[in-house]
Amino acid sequence: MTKPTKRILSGVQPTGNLHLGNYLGALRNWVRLQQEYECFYCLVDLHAITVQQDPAALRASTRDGAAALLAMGVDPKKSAVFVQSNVPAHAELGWIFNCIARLGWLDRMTQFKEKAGKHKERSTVGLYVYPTLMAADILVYLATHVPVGDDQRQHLELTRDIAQSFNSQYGVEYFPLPEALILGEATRVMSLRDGTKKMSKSDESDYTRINLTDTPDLIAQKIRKARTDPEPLPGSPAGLESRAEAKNLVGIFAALSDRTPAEVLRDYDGAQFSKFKEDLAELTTAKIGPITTEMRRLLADPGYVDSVLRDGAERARAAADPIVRDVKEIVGFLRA
Ligand code: AQP
Repeated sequence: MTKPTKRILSGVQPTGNLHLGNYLGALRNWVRLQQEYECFYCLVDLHAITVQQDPAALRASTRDGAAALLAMGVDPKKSAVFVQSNVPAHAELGWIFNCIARLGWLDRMTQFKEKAGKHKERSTVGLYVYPTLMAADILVYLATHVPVGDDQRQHLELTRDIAQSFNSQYGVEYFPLPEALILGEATRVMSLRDGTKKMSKSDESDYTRINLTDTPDLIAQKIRKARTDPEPLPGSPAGLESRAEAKNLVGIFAALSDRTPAEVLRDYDGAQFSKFKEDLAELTTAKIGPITTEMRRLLADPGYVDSVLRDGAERARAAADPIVRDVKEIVGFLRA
């Protein structure tokens, strides 16, 4: 088998509405990268159940997530779009990687610490080994590049450690060391109510995030209520240091308008937040509105979305199955 040199894998959890953080940090880049790479994009439902999910809501969110990707411009003719659990190779390789990764490596993962909170002993084992499954998601395609938000940087480093450790334990040069692609001006979008927390689907308050399905009125209301400070906007990014909430809004503005924060601040030097927020709401609606409309149109025909996912899973299985077969051979499993 010739190994791919420009292959992408990335995933998103179908755990609720996708938000502006998912879009600017990762999904928008998925669309752009299709021109240059062979892409595999999945709805990671195996990851979703590391915390409790309502089965009907999970199924619905998975289809919604797929529709959102298509609405944004992921092209199912170019890229494989599929549901993770429909490709058993992910879980198979995930188990093998559980036997490569060390407890000490997983103990260092900050996402587990944040998600488990104070009650680590009540967390599922799945949440703890989330990063080994993520390594399998990537390496089961021998993916070379992984577009993600900044919060996933550590998991990507662990993926490289697992790949390297597997190669050295078995004396092979089988797995590539995949590179994270952390791109754009908003690689870590923060909560609208607290500039120290990342925008997240699972935050209890809906006012912390902008969902891709929010109406223009709701977007305007959330941005108006977004936390800021009493100072006017500065003329350059240096003036945003120690102003986490202001920095976040300027970053979002820059990313949505495909400019740098410095360029945005040149236009708003000395402006009050009321004016800036009004313009940001308009810009956000202009960028997200068409995605929402297209998503609704696609969801009116769930049969089409499901057929895309079926085809995507078939292509993903065709790529992943021979790789898992190779790995089993390397590990020494008897194929009876
Ligand atoms: N706030 C963010 N800023 C930039 N990128 C982000 N991503 C997530 N939040 C931000 C990126 O979106 C991709 C998909 O993320 P995910 O759904 O797989 O998981 P997550 O990182 O755990 O996202 P959430 O919203 O916080 O989900 P919940 O609340 O369900 O855990 C990833 O590339 C991620 O980096």
